[in-house]
Amino acid sequence: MPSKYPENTRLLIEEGLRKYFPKTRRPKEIYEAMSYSLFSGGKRFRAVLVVESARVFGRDPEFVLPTACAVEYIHTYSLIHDDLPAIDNDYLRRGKPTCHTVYGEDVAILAGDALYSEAFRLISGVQEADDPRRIIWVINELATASGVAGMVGGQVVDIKSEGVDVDAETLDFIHEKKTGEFIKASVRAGAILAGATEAELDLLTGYAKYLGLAFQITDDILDEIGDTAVLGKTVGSDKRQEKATYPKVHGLEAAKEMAKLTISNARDMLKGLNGDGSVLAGLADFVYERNY
Ligand code: GRG
Repeated sequence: MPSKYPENTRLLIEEGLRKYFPKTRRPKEIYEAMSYSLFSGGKRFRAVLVVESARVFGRDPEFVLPTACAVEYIHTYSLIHDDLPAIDNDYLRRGKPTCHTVYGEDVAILAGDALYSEAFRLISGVQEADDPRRIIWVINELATASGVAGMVGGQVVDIKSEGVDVDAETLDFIHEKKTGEFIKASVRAGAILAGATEAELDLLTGYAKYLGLAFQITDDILDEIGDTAVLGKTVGSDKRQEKATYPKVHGLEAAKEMAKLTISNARDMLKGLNGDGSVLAGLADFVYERNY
């Protein structure tokens, strides 16, 4: 991992995922498929954001660990469904054959569904808060960001834009909804549980919006110029499916410049914070510099 990535936090999340993973094993096919995708690596970027955003307000990582793990469940669910033949039809994810390739489409769909339910079971059953209304608030934010006003809505426009010349505004819509909203909700979830005020949440929301946009721009760039072996997913997948991407709509060099500017905007939003935003600033740099 590069120096700016909080490796200790990532390892803590790995431990949390193992600790909270359901203990029952029947029917074994579904637990195997869930565990195959959940424990196949990944940066744990969104879960790291939950922890690091809570830390700005002096909260220990352990305090928000159930929610951080739940966020990773939802993210893994979205990857499993995204890879399905009916959606992106991808063979490789995190350097391994995709869930449906190993377990079949039927079990992969259900593994995604089960991870989504488990996520909300974990937050509503295990997460604690000084004020329990903050738990309901977090559930609401994550459900909104992963639903029709977020990931699902963005994904629908993404699919319907394949092979079509989309304008820059539609492209922004896809990126904001498909990727940005959930990254924003992850940052906000940590801060909400840590007791952030509305003003503090506004600053972090600004940071997260820029971060989410930059994350998808660099994802598009890596799909053009990345290395399949490092990325763990097939480079050129967007081109093959004639997807709307930043390099396609704006050109590769312009997309790189946009990512740079967006990250600089994200960093600027942290300047008004009272707490220590240095790890969040490092994560913004990571998004710009990443090669996986
Ligand atoms: C499953 C909520 C849900 C909705 C179904 C399939 C779908 C609709 C939405 C897809 C959303 C999606 C997969 C967006 C792409 C986001 C993205 C850039 C994923 C890659 O994330 P990384 O790089 O992956 O963090 P790792 O492997 O590191 O976790």
